[in-house]
Amino acid sequence: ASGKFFVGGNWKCNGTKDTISKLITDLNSAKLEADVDVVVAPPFVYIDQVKNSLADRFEISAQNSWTGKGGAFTGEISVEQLKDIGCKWVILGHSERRHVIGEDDQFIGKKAAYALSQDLKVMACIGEKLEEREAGKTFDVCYQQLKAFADNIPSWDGVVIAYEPVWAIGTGKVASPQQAQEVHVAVRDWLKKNVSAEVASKTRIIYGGSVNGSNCAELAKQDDIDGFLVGGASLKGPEFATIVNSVT
Ligand code: G2H
Repeated sequence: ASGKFFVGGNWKCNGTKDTISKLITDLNSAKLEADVDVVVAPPFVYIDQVKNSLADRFEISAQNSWTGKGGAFTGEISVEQLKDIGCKWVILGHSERRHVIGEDDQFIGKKAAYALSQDLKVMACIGEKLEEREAGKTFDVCYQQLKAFADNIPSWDGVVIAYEPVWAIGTGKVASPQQAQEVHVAVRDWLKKNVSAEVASKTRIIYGGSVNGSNCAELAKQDDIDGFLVGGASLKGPEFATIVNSVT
């Protein structure tokens, strides 16, 4: 394993002021292992509410950011604005942005570079679709997505890689611990060959895709799984706490 265990809660496009207030109460009262980085990513419009009432033990992430400095970009949110309201992280390259919204590798790489240049840390997501896995292209797809990050960013400090097989996202079909471990090892090898041995050993590689309170413990035991990016189960305080506490 590399570095401190890391658990991110990706709330996606869910919640209202009321449900988020309840989730904050549950998170604030949860007993969490101390030796884990815990980050939550609310929808933009609720970040301020979360920042003002969630304990400082949690860091806050955005779910997207713009490619450069703010200005005449209708509907976008800049890295500067995210930092201004207390965000420390942003999730980039998530499969929903790649495959539902249509963001490509270069656009994502550019966003990552700009976020890091302003000291906003990045959860860099990669992962293959079901047909790519079935065609034996899992590693190739992950390597291509990694390369787009590598080609754009000046350094891997402040980057956590999230491996999220698209077929496992929100489907209830979690990757087996062996399937996840195999890709995490391949990602680490790629970093070693294409970036450096130091980055390969230091960079945390977390798993995402239908992680829940029941399957997290087996996944967390794998040598190269350094934490989780959690969607659905991060909307339930006690279950999210169970996942945080699966650190081995
Ligand atoms: C994968 C994950 C969080 P879920 O997208 O990023 O979501 O746990 O709901 O599959």
